[in-house]
Amino acid sequence: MLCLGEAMVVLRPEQPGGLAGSDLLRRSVGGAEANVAGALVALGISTCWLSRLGSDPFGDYVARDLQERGVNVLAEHDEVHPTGVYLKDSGPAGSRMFYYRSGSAAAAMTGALLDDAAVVDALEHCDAVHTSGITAGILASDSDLLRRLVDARDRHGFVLSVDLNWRPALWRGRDTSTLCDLLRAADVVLLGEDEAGVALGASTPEQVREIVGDRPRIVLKSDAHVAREITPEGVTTAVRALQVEVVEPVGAGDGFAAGYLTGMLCGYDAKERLRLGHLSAASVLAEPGDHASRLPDATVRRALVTATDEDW
Ligand code: KDG
Repeated sequence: MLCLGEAMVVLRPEQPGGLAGSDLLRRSVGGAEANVAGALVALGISTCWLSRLGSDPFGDYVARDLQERGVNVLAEHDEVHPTGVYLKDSGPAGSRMFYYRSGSAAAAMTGALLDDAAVVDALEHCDAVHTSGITAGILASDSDLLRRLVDARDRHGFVLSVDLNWRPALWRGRDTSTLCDLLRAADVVLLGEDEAGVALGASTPEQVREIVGDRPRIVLKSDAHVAREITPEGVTTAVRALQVEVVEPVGAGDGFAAGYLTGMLCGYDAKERLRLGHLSAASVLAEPGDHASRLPDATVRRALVTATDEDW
């Protein structure tokens, strides 16, 4: 599997009083597709992460952190543009994010990224590629990266998975046609009802289908914590989330995507892959970082995804 998108250094307060009050900040690694890559590896899926990083200490840190978690890092290093950073003031009810990513190394990604021999090899041999609306949002409007990614999918036949990951700040004053084109080209589209309503003016399965067209399998997550998979043929499977005490919600959607995609790659049925999505999301919700530091082991995971409906 290959994940394409920006990773950033996340800084969050260590002491009470939030960002304004804390003298100490803890660093970690965030970025939607990097979160998915790390979780896929933790779930047993061999995964590459493709992006660009600054030739700076934060770029070294991001690459090392992902490598230590077992991700195969295929990142180009940029001598001019820096690694992106964001600050997070967080709590169980939600988080405020402050981004320092404009002009980052990842924002300068173009189709040339796909010409590197290791990337050509990865695209030829992988079963699936995951990216998100954040990647569409950070790229310059003339970047050919996503068009070339879709061409590569047409040539090699991997599954193209796209999470909407709506970030309003990235789209202010811009038209969203590159995002809509990407969603329509995808084989799997993951999105939340709320964000789909804001970004696409579509929140029911029928409305989302109108926007994304006939090709993708849709995975729509509701406010009521139910995830629905809707196939292009109209077969719907719904699974409710596990109840967990939420420490901090950022990154839970990435955890869900990694679980769902793992289930898909392992040949799980629709209910099982949605359950693995929820299980992996729950592990992120229970921690303050953007990705889970640990997941239930494979035996426990298998027992949970195959449990009876009453036991789930
Ligand atoms: O989905 C989690 C991401 O939101 C977070 O890790 C940072 O990529 C990020 C973003 O743009 O918010």
